[in-house]
Amino acid sequence: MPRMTAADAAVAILRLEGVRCVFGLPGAAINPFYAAMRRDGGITHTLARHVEGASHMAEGYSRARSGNIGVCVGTSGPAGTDMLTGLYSASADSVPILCITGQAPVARLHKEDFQAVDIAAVAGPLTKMAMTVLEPAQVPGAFQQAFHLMRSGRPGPVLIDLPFDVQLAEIDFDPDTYQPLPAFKPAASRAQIEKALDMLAAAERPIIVAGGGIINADAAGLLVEFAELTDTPVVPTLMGWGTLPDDHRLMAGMAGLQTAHRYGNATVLACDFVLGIGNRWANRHTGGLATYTAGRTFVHVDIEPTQIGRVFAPDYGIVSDAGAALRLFTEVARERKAAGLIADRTTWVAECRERRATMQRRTHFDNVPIKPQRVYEEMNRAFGPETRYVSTIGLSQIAAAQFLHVYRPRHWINAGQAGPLGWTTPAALGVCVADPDTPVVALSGDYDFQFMIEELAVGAQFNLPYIHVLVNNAYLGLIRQSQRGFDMDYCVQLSFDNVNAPELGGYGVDHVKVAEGLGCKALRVTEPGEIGPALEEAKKLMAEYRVPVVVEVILERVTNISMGTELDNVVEFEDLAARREDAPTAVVALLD
Ligand SMILES: Cc1ncc(C[n+]2csc(CCOP(=O)(O)OP(=O)(O)O)c2C)c(N)n1
Ligand SMILES: [Mg+2]
Repeated sequence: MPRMTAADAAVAILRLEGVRCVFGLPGAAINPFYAAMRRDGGITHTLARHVEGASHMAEGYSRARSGNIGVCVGTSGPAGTDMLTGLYSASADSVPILCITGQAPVARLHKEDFQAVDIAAVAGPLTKMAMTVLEPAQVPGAFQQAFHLMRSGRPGPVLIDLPFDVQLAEIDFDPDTYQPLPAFKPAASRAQIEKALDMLAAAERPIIVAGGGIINADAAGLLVEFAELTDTPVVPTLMGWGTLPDDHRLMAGMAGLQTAHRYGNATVLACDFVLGIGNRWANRHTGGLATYTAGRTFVHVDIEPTQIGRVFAPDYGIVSDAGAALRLFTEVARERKAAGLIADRTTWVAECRERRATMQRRTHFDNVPIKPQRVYEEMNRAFGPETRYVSTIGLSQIAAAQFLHVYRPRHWINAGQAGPLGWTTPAALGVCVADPDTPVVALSGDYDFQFMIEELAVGAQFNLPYIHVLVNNAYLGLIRQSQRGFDMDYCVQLSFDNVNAPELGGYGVDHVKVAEGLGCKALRVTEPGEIGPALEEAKKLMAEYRVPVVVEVILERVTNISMGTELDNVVEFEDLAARREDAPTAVVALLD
């Protein structure tokens, strides 16, 4: 039997489970693992500048491609605690990442050793498994189980904590005969699918709510097929955005309190039946449940049994992987179509489309300082359907969801539930590592950008080019807007007179200089007509220098973005689009 250190066995298993790259930074307690990676030589390592950054890079890597599992590695103590935000964000959005930490030697765990923290206990609620491996011979099993759990059921993160002496101990392990464990995924039965389809058929105005579970199951093609077979309009959730292309005739818009379209909310309110697939009725999607559910029948399909009924009791629940359910949904729908049993939805589909063509928000403003809506209009012009957008939270992200267009699954990569500021830059870098051939465009507000700005150096060092659109209002904009309810503007200002950059006129941080200092390229625009040319220039710079390129757009300080408390109570702050020229990049032309 081959003998090797437990760390060598761990690295061998990573490779056998398909891992080709990791994100992290070393420290003394994880050096044996780094030594094993060096001996192996088959895993590339991206050196983060902050361990939290490594965890979000791993998330970006996992979210970019079906089957990817991002791995982040850090030492004992603060490295593990820094990565907790990545574990939270991954678990909240059902994303598998593996976090590996070093630890003090086993015999010293209870002695308050230097940088010894019980990270497995701390990470417990954020992971599917968090384990400090105390026996070297358990290391292979711990890793095997980690991959099994990450891939089974509702995907999510795992943490494995390796004491220093455990990493170094020699064990017997045979990589040649190692086998990944099969992943468990529940599948709907035909009877369940028939029943759900009967309920759909009995409805007059049905919609499908398409969640991120469809993306996790790599089943967007099946969703489109099923929607077309039954002629059912689709409302994607924020995590499901891209499952149906934005220019599809059955795309009914997104619904919710913030990241939503006016026509999406109107269609949900007008419908009488909702088939939710791989979604979890997030509160920012539903708003008040009384409004959301009134007069409607619900079928909920989810891979995780305890999700059924968690937020409200559906009329019927099915426990199934979204892909398995959609395979049967399409199969049975095809049979029913052949038998002439599919209801005619022409009028309802036309009504949904009419709402889409008439209920648009205005994007075309010529104001200086620039209004944010204009930025997304210019982005729609500059970036094609192949673009992968990455964003986190803030007015910038909310407006992006209202105005940008997404055409493919995994092309809207967003920390949907956790929304940790600082996520965007490292996540975008992880996406670049996963898919170097697709254009990546990150979008941040100024505060999100400043949170983990140091990670830009990682993009410069490892030649991970992408375009980072930075919309600068010198405000914690979303919180400023929500403070209107308290009649205050308190602790939300990012503006100050920068003694080194008086030309910024009080907008504070000189992002261009910081980005350049970190080895990136950066442009700044202040007028709407400059945005398009700057985005084109950014593409050229990115191709020439192979580093991240920041395009900073100086915005007007205060622009409130549409949001509300209920689907029927979303407040609009700007004039709505009345003519085609008001929303020139809207997918469905505004009726004149
Ligand atoms: C770690 C963390 N702390 C606080 C928040 C709450 N929060 C959400 S958005 C936001 C302000 C974001 O400002 P910016 O990135 O400039 O975007 P803007 O809203 O101005 O577009 C804050 C503080 C958060 N999401 N994450
Ligand atoms: Mg801001």
